[in-house]
Amino acid sequence: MMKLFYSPGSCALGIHVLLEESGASYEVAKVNLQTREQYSPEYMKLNPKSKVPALQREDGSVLTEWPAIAAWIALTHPQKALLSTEPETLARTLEAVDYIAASLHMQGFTRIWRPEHFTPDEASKDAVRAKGQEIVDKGLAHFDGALDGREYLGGAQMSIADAALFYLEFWVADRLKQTLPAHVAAHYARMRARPAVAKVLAEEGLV
Ligand SMILES: N[C@@H](CCC(=O)N[C@@H](CS)C(=O)NCC(=O)O)C(=O)O
Repeated sequence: MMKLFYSPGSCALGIHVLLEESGASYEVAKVNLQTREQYSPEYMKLNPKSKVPALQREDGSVLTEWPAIAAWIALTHPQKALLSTEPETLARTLEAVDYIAASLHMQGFTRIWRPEHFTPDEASKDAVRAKGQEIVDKGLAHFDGALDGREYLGGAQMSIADAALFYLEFWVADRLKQTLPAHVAAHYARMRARPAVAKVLAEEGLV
């Protein structure tokens, strides 16, 4: 059976949602980031990058990197239409995923949570955090506009981009305790109301 290596409430939450939405048979294995289990020899044998998510497939091979794992789950469960192969829809979906994973997560949230990765200087940490918040706010404003009059980023059908936005929404609303812009908040509520999402939140101990 496939196994998702995750940490509760991390970006792996989005992959957990996609696995549940896909209807795949899978199990989960918790990686404790607080005790730095991602750097243990056992985990590094599985994923030398020391990150979650990592998805071990039926054949034992391990897939890493959020966008790649999400695309693979979607394309191996085509009946769920989580990633359209129509060129314009595909490009727009990947455009949103990349913005979330590479810019808002890596550039924005990493500055907020790990300012020491950007400066060795204690006095500059607040400025680094503020820059991270600015990047996140700009992204939220972008997605607020994109979701005006839309249920999901691509319209009526949920895609991998919505699962990416979902983990980000969780971080803003539940971790930073900040107010999401109106259309993003409605999207977050819509996602949380999906049975698969509710099940995953419960499984990760987040409700
Ligand atoms: N580029 C990776 C980033 C994954 C990532 O940053 N995961 C975080 C959790 S949200 C992590 O494992 N952090 C542990 C660490 O950096 O030590 C991806 O797209 O999957």
